[in-house]
Parts: sequence; structure tokens; C-alpha cells
Amino acid sequence: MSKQAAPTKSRVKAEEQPGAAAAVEEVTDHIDPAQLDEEHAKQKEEQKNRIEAVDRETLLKLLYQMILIRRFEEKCAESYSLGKIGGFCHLYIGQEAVAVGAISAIRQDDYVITSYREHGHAIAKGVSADEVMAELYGKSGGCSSGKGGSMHLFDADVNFMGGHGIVGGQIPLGTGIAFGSKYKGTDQVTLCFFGEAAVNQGAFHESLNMAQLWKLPCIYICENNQYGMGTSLDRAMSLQDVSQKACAYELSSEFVDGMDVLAVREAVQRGVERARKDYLPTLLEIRTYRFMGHSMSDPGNYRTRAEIEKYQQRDPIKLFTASLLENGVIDQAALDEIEGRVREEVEHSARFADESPLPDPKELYTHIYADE
Ligand SMILES: Cc1ncc(C[n+]2csc(CCOP(=O)(O)OP(=O)(O)O)c2C)c(N)n1
Ligand SMILES: [Mg+2]
Repeated sequence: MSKQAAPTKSRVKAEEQPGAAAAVEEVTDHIDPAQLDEEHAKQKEEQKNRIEAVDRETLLKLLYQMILIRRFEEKCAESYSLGKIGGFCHLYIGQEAVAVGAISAIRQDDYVITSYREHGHAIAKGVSADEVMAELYGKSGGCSSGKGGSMHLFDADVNFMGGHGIVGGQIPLGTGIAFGSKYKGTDQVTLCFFGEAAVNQGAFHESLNMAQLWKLPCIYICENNQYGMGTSLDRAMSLQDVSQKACAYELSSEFVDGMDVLAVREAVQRGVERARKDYLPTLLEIRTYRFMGHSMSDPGNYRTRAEIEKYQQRDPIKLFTASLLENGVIDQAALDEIEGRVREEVEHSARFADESPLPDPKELYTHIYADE
């Protein structure tokens, strides 16, 4: 058997990606924090321009949502340890800029579908913190009536299509939702989120092939947090440059800094434009890092504290707050006011969940079939 050529280190070329030139970057070592720092320094100047391009109200909303998701999940961790939340619970702490930036780039009637690490996506899509917390508590006031729990949040009213526990299972479903939009002739787009471990699933490849072949308005968002449970990317993937996988199916793709909420928003905006105007799919590899364990029961023996702390220096909330302060968009008083409102919203959600009744046992027999 002939020896395979080493994977090429170049990204999909900018000129092959209409409208995407600015965000295409040189390849970096996947887990070299020093290099990521360097990238960030370069992006600092761009940051100022990015901030100026977005209205203040939107900037404050992005910050509010990221802080809300962070504090909400800190509350989840507390409630989990008190036994109020049972089953699996996968926190999103460290990755908030991805869901918030991406979902800020779509309309209310667009679709979002994602994995089990979805508390943040649900909140960013418009499911209330009350309904998410009640769902985690298994209470009837939850968005899935207390029958889904942490991994199965759904809310059709805001086109939030879950919450899926099978790794990569949501990718063909998201492709199908995008097919539905095109079939019905609407201009709705679908954001389909998944982790980098899902990219090794056949369903990912089948979906990308069909999406490009049939020109489906789907933006595939790989949240590359560099670990699938306790397995690092470099132990599991032959071609670790996820955005390159788009080449096999001729999709446009981009590599994005997932610690930068505005960079995420801009990349998704470009994907959305392609999808809405021309029914074209996009693959985005958004590089991020989870600060907590895979789930609440993860002892975390597969990585060092020093590695986590290195990434925490690029905490997306700290970075965004600092650039808003630096650029005079907010001052300390505005920040304190946001923190105060967030605290109230989170406390309210915990009270709501505590007080919400358990589902009636007869609910066991409802919502069993898709057409009910
Ligand atoms: C088909 C399938 N295989 C294995 C599992 C067990 N499992 C749950 S999460 C996970 C890792 C997924 O990692 P990734 O896709 O990177 O998402 P992340 O947890 O990092 O957000 C695995 C292997 C599963 N749920 N489904
Ligand atoms: Mg992962």
C-alpha cells in the first residue's frame, strides 16, 4: 500500500469562499495556547472595528446573554450537587461566545438544533431561563414538560429543535430541517451545532454531501472544544483541521476563534447570507474550550490544571467585557447593572423550578408519537 501524503496545512483558500475572505486564517496547532494568544493579539485591532460596526444595544445584549448563560450554569452546578438536577448534565462554561454570537446572526423564525450541551443555545434562541431550569429539575414547567431533562431541551415555539444525546444524531436532522425550508420555499436557515467528536461519524459526511448536492440552507457549526469526553482531538482524528473536511464536499468553510463573540457572529452572518440568498451550506469550525468537565461526573484526569488556566486567560466573557470597557461602550456601573439583572433572572429561574410541580404521571402516555 502506498504511503499516504501528509495532510496539507493550508486552509480552504479565501478566493474559493465568496464573501469569506476576511475570516480565513492560517492553520494553527490545535492545542497550542501560546499561538492562540498571538492570534488574539492580531485580532485586537480588528476588534475595535468590529465593535464599531455593531450597535450598542446589540453589544449589550450579547454581553448580557453570555453572562446570563455563565451564571445560569454556575447555578446548575450548585443545584446538581444539591440533588435538584438528576441524570447527566453537561455544562457549556467557556463556550458561551459560540452559541451567543452565532444565534445573534439569525432571525427568530430560523432554526437551531444541537447536542446535549445545549443550555446556552436554548437560552440564546429565546427559551426562558425559567423553562430551561425547570426542565433540568424535571418539573412540569420545563420547556419539554419535565420529560426531557438537561440533554433534551426543545421548544418548537422558538424553533429550537433540541437537545440530542446521540453524538452527531442532530446533523442529519438539521440537514432535514434545512431541506424542509427549501422544499417549502421559505428563506429560513438552520444552524446545526455539534462537537468535533461528531465529525468522525458517518452521518456528518453524508449530511454535508447531501447539503451541497441539494443546496440546502444549513450552517454546520463544529464547536471544537478539543475533547470528546476524555479523548483529545489529536488522539481521535487523522485530519484534525476540521474546516478542511468541507473540501471533500465542496462546501465553503471557515475557521473561527470561538473565544471572540463578534468573530463568531460575523462568520455566521456570512454563512447565513449564503444560505438565505443562494441556498448554500457552510461548515464553520469554531475553536473553543470547555472550562468544566465533560459532564458533572467527570473527574478530569486527562488534562492538566495548567492547560485549563491557560485557556481561562482567554475567557470569552472577560475578553468581550474588556474590549467593551476599552472602547468606551460600557463602564463599570453598566457592567454592575447587567450582573445585577442577570443575578435576578437566575435566582428567579431557580425559584420557578423549585415551585413548579412534578409532571402528572399520566403525562407518561403523552407525546409518544411525533404527530400528537
Ligand atoms: C453515537 C454515540 N457514541 C458515543 C456516545 C457517548 N458520548 C457522549 S458525549 C461523547 C463525546 C462527544 O464529544 P464532542 O462531539 O466533541 O462534544 P462535546 O462533548 O465536546 O461538546 C461521547 C463519545 C454517544 N452519546 N453517542
Ligand atoms: Mg468536543
